[in-house]
Amino acid sequence: ASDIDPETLRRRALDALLTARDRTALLTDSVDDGELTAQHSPLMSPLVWDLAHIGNQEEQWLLRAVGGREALRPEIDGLYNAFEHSRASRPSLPLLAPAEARTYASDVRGRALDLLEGAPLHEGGRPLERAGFAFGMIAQHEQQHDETMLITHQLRTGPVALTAPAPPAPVDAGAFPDEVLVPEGPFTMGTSAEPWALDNERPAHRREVAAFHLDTSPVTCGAYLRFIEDGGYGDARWWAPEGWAMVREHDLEAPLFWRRDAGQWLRRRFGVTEPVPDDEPVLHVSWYEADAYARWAGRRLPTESEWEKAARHDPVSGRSRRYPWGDEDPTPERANLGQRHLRPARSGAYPQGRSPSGAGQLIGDVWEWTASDFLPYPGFVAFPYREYSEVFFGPGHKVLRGGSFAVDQVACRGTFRNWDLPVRRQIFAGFRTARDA
Ligand code: AVJ
Ligand code: FE
Repeated sequence: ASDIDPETLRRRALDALLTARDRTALLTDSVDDGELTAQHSPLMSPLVWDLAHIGNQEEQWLLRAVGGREALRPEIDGLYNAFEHSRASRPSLPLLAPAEARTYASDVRGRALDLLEGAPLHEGGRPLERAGFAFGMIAQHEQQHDETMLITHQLRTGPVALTAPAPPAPVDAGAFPDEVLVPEGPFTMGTSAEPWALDNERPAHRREVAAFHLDTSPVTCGAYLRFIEDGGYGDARWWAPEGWAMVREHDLEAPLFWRRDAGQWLRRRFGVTEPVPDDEPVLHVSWYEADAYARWAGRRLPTESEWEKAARHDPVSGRSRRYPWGDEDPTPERANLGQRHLRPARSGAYPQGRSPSGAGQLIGDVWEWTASDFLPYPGFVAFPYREYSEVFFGPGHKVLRGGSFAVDQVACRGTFRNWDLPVRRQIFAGFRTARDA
């Protein structure tokens, strides 16, 4: 249920769709056609695939499912079905050329906006239209691919294509303790009220959580370097067996994009090589690396419920907030989101984004690996399609929380769940650690 009126939802949906398309345009207009169709990494699609896939999903869900329209280009559905072709094989498919892909996505968008103008978004309507859900879902889908395309930008080599101002500096990092205490007790996890929450965030339910301590900020590059310099990548004691096998197989010795040069650690970030910054959250580590660091530090990764309790539970009212700071939407003062900055902010930034527990930078900056497998909540119902979440449930995928600098606010909230394989390193992921109280 949503208590937001239909006209407000219509405006929000329009705004979210336009914001997403501006971002898509920036990511796809900042490189030439050769780079749009190239494979920058076998882990990623060519950028031009993401572009047409964004249009195709919008056609399927807004024009066909909501609008009941005939298919514009039914023959391309298979090409842009993520389950039919692996990312590595996509460059060899007969994909739409860049100009065609742009025209297709913009044709679909024009029709989708016409539909949005007249769509009945009220409570009693069809589930896809209720509260503008399908429009919000499609805006989130586009933004998720904009994050994916930003990962492709990070993996590409060649002249710099994207730049952005630095995020705000910390205000007084020394004023905050290293860890916060979250006392024992139940809290409400997930949501039944957030109108555009995806199926895996639903329904709201109570969870018991034992008392624990959580890092005030994500683990920094400087702290992670101590693990490296202590021989962490060479010591099987710290690693899960599969993680140790990964380290040995690929000779890993540092996060992705790092290299040592004359005794100094450097990293490549969107085409620029720079010294690794000491007090910025570490990025581009796999779940196995996060897990090993935590064990080395005598700690552990937080569970998903611990993370969400630390981020949302308000001990005064007993209810769960939409965000750490309250129910109000994110602003540039509260969180590093939306690709406004192309890096996480240093530890102690965003004092206005802190949670009641005292933890900072939970939303934005870096996705945070949790100890938890991606599983359905009690009462889960797949909606509107099984391939969004349900087919990924199980021990193979670990949950990430909180969003990164690359995530737009439409696809980020206290209940939002992301997941990936524990070996993944190219995603904008870091972590924080916890311990039992
Ligand atoms: C939720 C980020 C894991 O990118 O694979 C995009 C989102 N689903 N298109 C992904 C998604 C379908 C998904 N993640
Ligand atoms: Fe997709």
